[in-house]
Amino acid sequence: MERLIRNIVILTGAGISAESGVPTFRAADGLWEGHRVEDVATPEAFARNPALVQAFYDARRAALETVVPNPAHIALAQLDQAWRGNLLLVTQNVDDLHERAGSVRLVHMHGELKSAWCTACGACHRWEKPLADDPPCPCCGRAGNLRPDIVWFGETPYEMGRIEAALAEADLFIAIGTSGAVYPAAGFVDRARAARARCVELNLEPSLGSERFHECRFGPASVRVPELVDSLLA
Ligand code: BV8
Repeated sequence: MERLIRNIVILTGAGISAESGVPTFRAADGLWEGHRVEDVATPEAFARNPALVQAFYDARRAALETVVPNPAHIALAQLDQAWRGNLLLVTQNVDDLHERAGSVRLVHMHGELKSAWCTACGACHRWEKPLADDPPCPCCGRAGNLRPDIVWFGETPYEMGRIEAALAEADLFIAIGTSGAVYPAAGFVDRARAARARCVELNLEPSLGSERFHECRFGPASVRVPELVDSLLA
């Protein structure tokens, strides 16, 4: 007997933005100007070479102006608007394509390119410009303390309490476009299974976590996501 679906948790990764032209992390190259992401996206790398890390994020922030949401982002926004039950979209992505598509019940667990964090006063600011030139913090006025508001390796993801509470109540857990390489996100499927949720993976190809899902649908997100949303809203 199909379990009634009321509460949905969705996890997205770089694969959902690939067809918008945002490079994924572990594609063939998976490198940025010869650097592995794991080597640039860390507090140690930032302390060692702030100019390199700021340039890495300034380039990715600027590139957001050249990309637009694809049918997968748009379908998830339609689901957010139409779904009467609980729904939480947790993204590992730091791009702004989900919100530009219209998703509202959204958590950026790894931060956002369009946010800057002042390590002097703690304030976070919507940010569209470069940070490499050490601009002053709009709040405390001090310069040289603004860093990308990004969760680096070794740092604690945002809103874990809210995410874990949603997973504990989930009837349906959907992972989209993620390789299952990074924790704690890669462990969400285990939490969903413990809550007896149905777990579905939509990915271009098998991921590191595919065996832990009840169902896997392979193919491009721009095709698989609208398909699934249509069936949920039918
Ligand atoms: C933490 C921001 C404690 C930066 C990111 C040893 C074992 C286990 C864990 C660890 C370990 N050693 C260290 C750890 C912890 C570490 C970790 O997991 N390391 C890995 C490398 C082993 N994790 C952390 O440090 C995290 N913090 O653990 O704190 C804690 C824990 C719990 C509670 C409190 C505290 C912080 C990790 C966050 C790092 N920051 N992003 C930035 O963006 O620059 S991670 C970054 O990489 C992304 O955010 C994302 O999470 C990850 C990339 O993964 P994906 O999104 O999946 O992308 P990927 O390219 O890998 O895959 C794309 C997929 O899409 C592919 O499968 C592909 O087939 C598919 N695809 C491609 N095209 C399409 C498609 N699918 C559909 N359609 C298409 N068209």
